[in-house]
Amino acid sequence: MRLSRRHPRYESLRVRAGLAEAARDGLVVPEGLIAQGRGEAFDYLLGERTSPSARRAERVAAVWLRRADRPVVSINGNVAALAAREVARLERALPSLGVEVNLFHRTPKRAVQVASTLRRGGVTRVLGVHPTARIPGLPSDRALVDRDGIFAADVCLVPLEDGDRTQALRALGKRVISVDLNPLSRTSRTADLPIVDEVTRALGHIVEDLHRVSAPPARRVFPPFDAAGALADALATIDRRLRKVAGPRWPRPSRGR
Ligand code: PTJ
Repeated sequence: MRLSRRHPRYESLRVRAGLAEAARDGLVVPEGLIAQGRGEAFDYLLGERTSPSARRAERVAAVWLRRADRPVVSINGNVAALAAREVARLERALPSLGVEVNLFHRTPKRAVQVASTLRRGGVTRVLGVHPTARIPGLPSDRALVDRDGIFAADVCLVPLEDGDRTQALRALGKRVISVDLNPLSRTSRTADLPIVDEVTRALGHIVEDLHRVSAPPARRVFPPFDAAGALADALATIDRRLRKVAGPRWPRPSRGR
């Protein structure tokens, strides 16, 4: 199907067509298309742009990644299909970054496909194709990790993650930075630093910020982050948008009784 650039939703249709193609190739699982649909719905509610609060979170994320001893980004099929080039830019901006394939619906073939997509996007070193360790207490294949990657990481950047693994990573003492458009997801609610933004926008901003925080004054000294405040901000953004679209018919909050 040919997409007209003049279509008002051209960008969204282009991304969808790319993901549908990736699903036909097996890089993205059918469940990944459902995940994208959920993400799109939240992005719509958030106004399809980065909120000031998410932008602040991205700045702090860049500082955490820069100050980490062993930062790692975890990549699934959706992230590879949507953002392989952004991941490569992230690796260039932060050469200590480990890039690791981590799949919920894992098959050896998909792990290789994700790694090849990342390499085609410009990533130079990909971990996790042949896992060498296991995260304890996690029943899914997301527990399969690289001993020198996620297993040893102190800061993990986890775009489009599930809540179980976020919890398991935190239980191992790692700092978890999530990227998830859904501020109500268990991932967003359990991460140390939830970024409520679209993955390509978020990674692009973090790359920009990494160039600004090039010389860490102290490794492993991480500025605090108000995760609950960031999630409340995201919900407030949605509330404001609904109010604006619905106009005066939107119910006003009741003021104390
Ligand atoms: O490739 P695999 O086998 O590892 O499977 C990947 C999926 C995405 C299918 C798997 O991780 C999954 O089922 O994810 P969930 O539990 O559906 O969670 C995905 C979350 O990412 C949801 O909360 C979505 O709102 C959010 N999301 C979807 N697309 C985007 C997004 N967040 C940011 N940017 C997006 N483009």
